[in-house]
This record gives sequence, C-alpha cells and structure tokens, in this order.
Amino acid sequence: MGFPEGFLWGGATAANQCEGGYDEAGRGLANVDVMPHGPERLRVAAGLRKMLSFESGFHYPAKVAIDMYHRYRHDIALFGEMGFKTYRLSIAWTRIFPNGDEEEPNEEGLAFYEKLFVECHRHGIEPLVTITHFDCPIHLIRKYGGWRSRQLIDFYKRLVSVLFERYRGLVRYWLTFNEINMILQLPFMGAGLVFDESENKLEAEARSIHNELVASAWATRIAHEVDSKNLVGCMIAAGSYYPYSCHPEDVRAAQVESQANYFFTDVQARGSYPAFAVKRLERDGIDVGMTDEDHQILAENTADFVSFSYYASRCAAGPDSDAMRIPGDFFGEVRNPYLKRSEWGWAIDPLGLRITLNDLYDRYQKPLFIVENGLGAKDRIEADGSILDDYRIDYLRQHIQAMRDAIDQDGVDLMGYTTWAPIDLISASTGEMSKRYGFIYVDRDDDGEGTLARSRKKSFEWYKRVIATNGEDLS
Ligand code: BGP
Repeated sequence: MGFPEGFLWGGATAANQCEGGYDEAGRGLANVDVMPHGPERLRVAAGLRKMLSFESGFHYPAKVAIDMYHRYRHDIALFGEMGFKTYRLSIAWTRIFPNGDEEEPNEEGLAFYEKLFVECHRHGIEPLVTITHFDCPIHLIRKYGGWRSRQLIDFYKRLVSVLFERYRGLVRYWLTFNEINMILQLPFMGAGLVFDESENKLEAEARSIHNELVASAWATRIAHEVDSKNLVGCMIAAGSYYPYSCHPEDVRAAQVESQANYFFTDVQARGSYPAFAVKRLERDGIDVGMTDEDHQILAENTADFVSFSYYASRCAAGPDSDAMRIPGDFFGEVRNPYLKRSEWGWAIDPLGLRITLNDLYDRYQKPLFIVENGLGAKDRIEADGSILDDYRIDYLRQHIQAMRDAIDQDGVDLMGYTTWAPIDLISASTGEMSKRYGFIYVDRDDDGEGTLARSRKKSFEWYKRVIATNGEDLS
C-alpha cells in the first residue's frame, strides 16, 4: 500500500522563470523574455498586444529571474538536501539555437545544461527535461510567424536531435511541450503567435497546434532511435471539468470543454485526431495541413507516459445557466461555489486531483506523471527570519493524500510527483515574485529588488520528511 518503490518525488521549474542570464554565453532572445511584469503581461501572452523586443517603461522579470543560471549548483544542492529523486527543468531553446534556425548549435549553451545535469546526478537526482516550456525564439516569430509555419517542425527536430545525442546517458525522461493546450488561452506564450487583424485566428491556432503535435511525435521517435531507454511524455494543463449542475446543458458544456483539452493528449497518447476534433475542423472549414506522413508519424510515435499540471478543477455551465461567471479567469469562467480559492482566485480542490487522475487513466491507460502542483501564496518573514508556510503544507498534504488514494484505491499507475515550484520564481501568468510556490524562499520582489539570497521555509523540512518516508509521513 502507499507509493510504489522508486516513485519519483521532486520539484519543477522552467528556464525562463528561474534562470535569468538572458543574454549570456550567446543566448538569443525568446518570446518569454519580452513578457513584462504587470497587467500588460497577459495581453502579450494572449497575442493581443505585439511585443517582440524590450520596450521602455516595463520591468522584464525573466532577464534576471532568480539568477539560477549562476546559482544552480547551490539550488540543486538544496534539492538534494530535500532528497529529490527527480528535478523537472526546461531547456531554453535560445541557449542551444539562439535564433532557432541555425545549422549548428551553440556549444556554450549545451555545455551549461551538461554541467547542470551532471550536478543533478551528483546529488542522486534524475533530470526530467521539458524541451520547450512556453519559449520560442524571437527570430522564428519574426521570420516565420512562430508555430503557424511548418518549418518550425524541422527546427524543433534539429533541436531535439542535438539534445538527445548530447545528453544521452544523462537524461532519460523528456517532455516535449509544456502545457500544450495552453495555446488556446495564451497563443503567444504557447506558440509565438501574434495575430493580424485580417487573419483567421482559429485557423492559425489549429495549424500551430497541428505543427506542435507533429513535432512532438517526431521528438518521440528520435528519442527512441537515439536511445531506447528514453521515455517521452506529453504534458497538458489538466483539471477535470465539472458540470455546474446536473442540468443536461451544463453536463454538455463540461463535456465540450473537456474534449477541447483532451484533444491534445488524445493525439499524443493515442496517435490520431479524435472524431469530435475532425468534425469541428470540418464545421469551421479549417485545413490544418495534415500530410500522409503526419498521419503515420502521429500514429507510430505515441507518448510513453502522460504528464500534467494540476492546480484546480474547472467548472462549466450551459448558456442559460445562472452560474456566476468570472471574465478572464485562467481556469474556466464559472465559479464553483463549493470550493475555496487561493489569494489569486485559483480554486483549491484536492479531491479534484483524484478525479483528474482517474479520468486521465481511464482514457489513456498509460502511466501518469504529475509534473506540477502547488499553491501560489504570499509569504511573511518572521522576526527571526523564519517563514511558517503552513498553508502551503496543508495544500500539498491534501493533494498528496488524494494521489495516494488514486494509487491505492483506484489502481492508477502514477510514476511521480514534482511540485511547482520547489524554489520561489517568476509567475508565468503575472510575472510576479510575490506569488510564491517554493520550499526555498528567494529574496527578490516584484520590481526586481532584493539580494536573491535563498532560505529554507518550514515546508522545506516537511517535504524532506515526505520524501524520506516515501509519502508515509504527511504530518
Ligand atoms: C503553469 C506553468 C508554469 C507555472 C504554473 C503556475 O501554467 O506551466 O510555468 O508558472 O502554471 O502558474 P503561475 O506562475 O502563473 O502562478
């Protein structure tokens, strides 16, 4: 009973949210660098405001982030101290190919990650590498229009071939695209898309999605060719949709929303477009540019495991429902009246994690991996310097309990759990530092002030004990 032996406990970060060093060692500029802190950020991320370079009057948090580029040894040592079995991180594409379309990679960028992976192994930590976590080289956006161009499939293939060859023996767990379904909400962040007034937005999105899905299948194939020990996962922002009530219109609304999300993993884990998606594209008169070769590549190279982030369940209601709607909410627009919410308005629903695990396992029957889960909260430093983050411990405890139930009682095959994020870093949605997730506090504020010094929060010792007891001791 309990967590299986070898369960991969750890934490997850993304390059642009922690590395900094944005112009060091030949690194090129990416979409994620030019996303400012503050209210404009979401408009840029959604492709509604074009920002392809630094503009005056804005603070760009990714430039320095938490400076992990220079401090990774120290940070990985702290992860080692907590007993991490795995550390999920992402490669910055522009460290390896600064423009994205070069023939030859940037050796300095490759050497950086090699040192980082060696450091992980020194602490007994297995790296879990996201190949792209919301990043796309600016040059590829300017010259090719981001992922709407099929040429990006080739550039991505070149990138992954270099990574798999170079890190053979150092990395065996890979994720192709972080939260691939977020392209629907954040097309600039997800695919480097900025829309022209005259453009068919739906078509540009559908083509970009298709290109990423094909690129993902190619990556899976190349990974297996280079080393049969490689395991490649797909990754979505998950959280099951609940109908607001048992009114059939609400149930149908939840189904439609779920399908829009599952679509991505359906293709990546099963190898073909599901019938509802084919019909939807037909209805909208959209041609994604599928070739015979695409069909074959998708069918023959499905993901080895299905990974996902879970922060909250979502709720859906039919058009005539009296449900309370929240315009622009990240996780669906209908408020679930039964759930409490975080300081940032994200619903808190540990049982929803068990439901989501069951839904995904029922649908795919592939090993699952929770690669993000956590609570963004403001932390207070006590007079003696300590941070008593019991709210974070409570959140994680309940979610870990829910996943234990899913394993023990429902038989879900779960490979591991990496919290978002083991160390405070830049928020993807807001660019804030004050939305903190870490077991490790970083002295930096929303305006980029602070010493960047690290310190352990109360949750640090707690998570260490959870890992040491393989999830037995959650007290
Ligand atoms: C996911 C992203 C992460 C991370 C997390 C928390 O969508 O994959 O990059 O940031 O959400 O979100 P936020 O940082 O906006 O609180």
